[in-house]
Amino acid sequence: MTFASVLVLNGPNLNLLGTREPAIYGSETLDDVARLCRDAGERLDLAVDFCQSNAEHQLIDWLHAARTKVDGIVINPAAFTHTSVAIADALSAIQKPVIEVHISNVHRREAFRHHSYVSAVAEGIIVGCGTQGYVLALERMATLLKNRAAK
Ligand code: CA2
Repeated sequence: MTFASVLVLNGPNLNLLGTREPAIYGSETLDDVARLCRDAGERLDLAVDFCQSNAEHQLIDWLHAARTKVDGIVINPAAFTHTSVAIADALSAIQKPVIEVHISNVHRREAFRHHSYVSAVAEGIIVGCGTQGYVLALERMATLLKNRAAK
């Protein structure tokens, strides 16, 4: 029995996870990450919908649809983190808790990765914990949603 549903959204090029740059992103594929999230969802009684797109408009359309369908959003916006006011606006408009995830420690990398448009609309941010960051984000989301339900 699930008590809430969470959309796990992934931005551009994350479909290539596990195919190169293992020193930065590890060797797991996006399918492996989807499996980790579904397993975490079962353990936490969360229904998990896991999606990836390379297109900004697709990510925004999914966020708009999520408004009436999900209770929270875990998002790795990938490079759109550093460029997209549109994704930040969509996240803000849907008024659901957001946890931002980055596999790598963006603060140890190039300066252009240090700023995130999404962080200002996120309840929490998990950075540099590898793919485990997605599981940590779902754990945090379960806590937030349980606390909200209890109020
Ligand atoms: O660390 C993260 O999770 C990032 O969101 C990943 C993005 C990057 O632009 C952000 O600054 C930080 C890049 C996603 C592309 O991932 C690939 C992984 C392996 C091979 C090719 C791309």
